Amino acid sequence: MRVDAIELRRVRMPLVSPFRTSFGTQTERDILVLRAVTDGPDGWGECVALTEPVYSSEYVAGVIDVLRMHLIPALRGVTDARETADALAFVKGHRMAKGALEMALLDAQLRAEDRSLAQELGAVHTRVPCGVSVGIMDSVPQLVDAVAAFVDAGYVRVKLKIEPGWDIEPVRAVRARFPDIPLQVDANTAYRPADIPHLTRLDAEDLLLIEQPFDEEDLLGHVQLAAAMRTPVCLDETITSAATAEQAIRLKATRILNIKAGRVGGYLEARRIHDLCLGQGVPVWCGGMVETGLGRAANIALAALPGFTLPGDVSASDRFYAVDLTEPFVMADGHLDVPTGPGLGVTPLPDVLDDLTTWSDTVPVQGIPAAG
Ligand code: OSB
Ligand code: MG
Repeated sequence: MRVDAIELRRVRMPLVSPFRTSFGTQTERDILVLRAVTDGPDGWGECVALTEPVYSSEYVAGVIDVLRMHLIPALRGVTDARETADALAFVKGHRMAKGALEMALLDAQLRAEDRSLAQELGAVHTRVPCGVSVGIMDSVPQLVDAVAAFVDAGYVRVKLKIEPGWDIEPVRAVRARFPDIPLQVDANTAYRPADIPHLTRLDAEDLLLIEQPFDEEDLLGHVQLAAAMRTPVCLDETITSAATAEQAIRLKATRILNIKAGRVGGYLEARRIHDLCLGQGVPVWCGGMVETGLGRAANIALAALPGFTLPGDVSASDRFYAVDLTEPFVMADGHLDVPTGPGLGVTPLPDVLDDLTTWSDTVPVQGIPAAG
């Protein structure tokens, strides 16, 4: 495979309802979509970075800059998508940007080989259970109603976003209404280790896990919480690679891992983390970043690997979007089917993509051969 250019598009995706977390309220998603133009089929990638650097240090405008200035030029000479990460390793960090590029190359290559991403990653299931991530609301009754609607729709696991001032009471109310639903919470780094005595009160609510209560660099804080709490601690933001995963597990900072391919530099590194965890008996689940159908397709393929033993933040398109970029993913019996077509198994609907694109640029890879 020869990669000739990468087309970048910013796509504006209105959300069906505001999504509030401890780092802000989103009413729309501003997503960078990549198209790899090759000597064979096109490949599609989606970058999980948010508009602002509030979940991690990456943000859409920064991703565009590092792609144009540093990462896309380094694709010269790359002929196999599996070499992408090595070719980009000279750049520190910027894992979401790297992951998006690898995704686009992998999609192009798998389409050329007529193989699905699920096959490439080693998926063992044909459908995956759907969990839903529920944002912070204005009131507890409003939250309970929102959860009830998701449970009625068939979601098999509920995750509640929490922050100081929105934790014990809303979680208790949801647990009281749904005594048997698999339930977990996500704090997106909103707490400090001084809150450990407060957080241990959540042990009464029979939660599957508590996700990333402290700062992403605070391994020690998570070790202390894990020792103080019965509820398993699960890291999200902290885990940026298989190496950090291995260290966090060994230090007992995390008993369960949230795997997001974009956060760790791509689906191939995500699989390495899965393999490591499977070998050590550490359960993993597939996180989400409010993806379009492109990222959703890839996440479903990843979530079909054998070590993903907990339902992920893998929801139907209509959880976030009235109009998805691809054919929508529709939940049946609380599950989504793993795409079987080549590559991602989905492509953007051309008219929808054009309608929602707010900016685009094409960056050549091969450049102009040097004179002489
Ligand atoms: O921490 O899991 C998170 C959305 C944006 C950024 C971070 C997170 C989330 C979610 C939504 O919780 C997950 C989804 O896509 O369903
Ligand atoms: Mg999270």
